[in-house]
Amino acid sequence: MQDIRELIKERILVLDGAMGTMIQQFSLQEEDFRGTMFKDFPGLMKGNNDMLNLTCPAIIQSIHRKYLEAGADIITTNTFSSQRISMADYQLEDYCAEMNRAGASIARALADEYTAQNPMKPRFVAGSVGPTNKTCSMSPDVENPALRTLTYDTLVDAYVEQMTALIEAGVDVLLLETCFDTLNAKAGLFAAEEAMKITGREVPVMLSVTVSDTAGRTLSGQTMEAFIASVSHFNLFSIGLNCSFGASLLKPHLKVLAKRAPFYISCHPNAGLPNSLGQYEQTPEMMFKEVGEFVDEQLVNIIGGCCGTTDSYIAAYQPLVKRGIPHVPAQRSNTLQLSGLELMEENPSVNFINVGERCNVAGSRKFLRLINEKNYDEALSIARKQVEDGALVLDINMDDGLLDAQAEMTTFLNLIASEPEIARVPVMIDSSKWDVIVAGLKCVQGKAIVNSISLKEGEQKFLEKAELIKRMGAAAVVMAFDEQGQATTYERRIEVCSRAYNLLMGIGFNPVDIIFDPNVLAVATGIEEHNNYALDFIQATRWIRQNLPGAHVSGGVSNLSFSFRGNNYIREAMHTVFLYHAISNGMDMGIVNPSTSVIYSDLPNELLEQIEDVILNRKVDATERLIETAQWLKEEADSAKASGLSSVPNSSILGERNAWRHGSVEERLEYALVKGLGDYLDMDLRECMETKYPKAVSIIEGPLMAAMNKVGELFGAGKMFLPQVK
Ligand code: THG
Repeated sequence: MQDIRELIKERILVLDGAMGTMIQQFSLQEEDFRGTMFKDFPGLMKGNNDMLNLTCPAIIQSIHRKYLEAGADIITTNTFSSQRISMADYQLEDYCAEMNRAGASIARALADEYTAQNPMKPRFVAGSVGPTNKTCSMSPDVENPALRTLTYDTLVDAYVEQMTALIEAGVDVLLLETCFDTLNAKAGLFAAEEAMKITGREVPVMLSVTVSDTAGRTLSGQTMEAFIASVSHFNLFSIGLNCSFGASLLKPHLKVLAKRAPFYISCHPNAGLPNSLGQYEQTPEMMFKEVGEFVDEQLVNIIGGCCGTTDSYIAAYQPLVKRGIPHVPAQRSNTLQLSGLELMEENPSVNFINVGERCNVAGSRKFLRLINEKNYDEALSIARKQVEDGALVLDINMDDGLLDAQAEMTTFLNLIASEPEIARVPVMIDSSKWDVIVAGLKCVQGKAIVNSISLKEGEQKFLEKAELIKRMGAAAVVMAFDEQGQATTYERRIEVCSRAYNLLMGIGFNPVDIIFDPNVLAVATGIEEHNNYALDFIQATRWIRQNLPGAHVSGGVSNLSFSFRGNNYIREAMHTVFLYHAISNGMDMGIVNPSTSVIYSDLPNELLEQIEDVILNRKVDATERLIETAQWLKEEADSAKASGLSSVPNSSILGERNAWRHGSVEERLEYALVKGLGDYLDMDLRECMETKYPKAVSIIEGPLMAAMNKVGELFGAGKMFLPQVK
């Protein structure tokens, strides 16, 4: 018999239609569902379609037969809810394995019968795996948004049981359908791999998502692009859409999948939107027309039907198979793709990914205090502020000796999940404890970054962790650290990173999911061995980007200036200068404070030179001179503060704080735009109208356009990075 993986290259395949709609036509009663097997079982069983595999197999057989007669290439087992989570509603948890085996066997026998009749048209069995009746990413209680009634582990166990039974009973593919929560789907993919290991049999996996609004978001809030990023770690056979609404409303979202996903595409929509009585009104002819558009636009490889469809619909599809050309899957992206509710991908306009550092109990006294006090609302506002300030990813770290880091990580990530303004962006799960990282990964539906793994405990531990990260669908920060310790010189940094890279390539880790961190270490500490740390980082960055294809480079930027704690202006100035050089040498990610406002091109020359002397290790007395300047700036700032003036020092080195207000109106608008200052905008725009630019459009075309060009120029030159472009 021909493999489905071969046949799909040749033609469009037809899946069957709904099971539920067909069962309804039999108007079964409570006794029918129970059969003799569950005659005296407590509770009500009516509506438990999956138990019919055990109690009424003849009905299920007759439905499969109708779909096969109608020309379906793939029939779907009657096992959509046959796992412990859903079956708990009927106290039938312990019958799940049996239901799946029976469901798969019924379909298998019929498919084989039809294949034997016509070997030129082989028939396949898809093991249906539904999303369950619970969600891993959402709380059922508005009062307690961190609550979950289903955890990743419980779901994985339930799915492993179901899928093992399906595979053992001979399904050709697994069909994870009607996914409404990507975390449930990720648990399903994890379980599928596990079940294949247990049974020693590999089967292709089809994944089909459902959207709950016409904007194309899943129930758990993800866009289609974000969904693809979350599940693309798995080598899927197909990805697609089902249920939701009628075919025409699915089309724009199907197009997104077809354009971006590197898999075959499936679609099995409902027969239109249900009316007020819950009935589906589209006829087979209407669906033929709408699904026909998918076929003609080469958007699909597999077509079928969901709620409301019957064998008449599947029969109506048959001409489409003859006329259709199969969709050709998109190329796999070779850039880093992360996701929260939305996709975050590296592209020409995002050349630097800034990761907000502030939700770190070890890096912020305030955040530590809030977590200690369990003041999660305010802790969340720190996360929200960073996203508002332009953070593209959020680093979360709960490593503190007095905290239960695993519990806090879980709580905080669960809380973030119910804040769409925060959950929009991907997270970086930061912990030195592996258990905390794994617990974190079990809470996120998006594609996250693990921070971090290293060769500290040898190759075996490193690879075990990398393997799990890969299976759970995350990217990873790899620290330049090995059995000998932290790499601090250029040579050691590149040695450790290239060794780690080769090991990761050996297990098939996607190179674009590797983010090297060659250790940002404090400079200007007064210890001579530290003087070349920043320069070595920058040069190691360049080497990694040139020699380890696909991999990225990140670092904890604020570490650089630890010796200037308390002097934020100098610290931020150092970070800016460091980033300018590191980014131009290929650093494309960094853990930073996203609210920084110090811009490279604004630094007074004298200060810039002193900082560059330190960072590029250009002069023997560089540290000494910068410390002097820092001390003096701090004294000025303190005395200014004492006399109630601005906290930014009014010194020759920094210039007068409001000196920019003395420029021409064009210069002032440019400055305000570059700095993101809105305070004087009304005043300056009014001045424009009253003087040189009486028409609003001439202000836009003149000074505003010139200012935007300036922003573009600074951005292009790496002198400004994303958080400053608002
Ligand atoms: N690499 C990777 N991950 C990391 C680091 C790294 N995670 C943690 C850290 N280093 C990056 N994050 C921070 C966060 C805050 C500070 C420094 C690094 C910081 N905080 C102020 C201080 O300590 O002075 C705290 C001020 C306050 O309490 O608000 O500087 O290198 N992969």
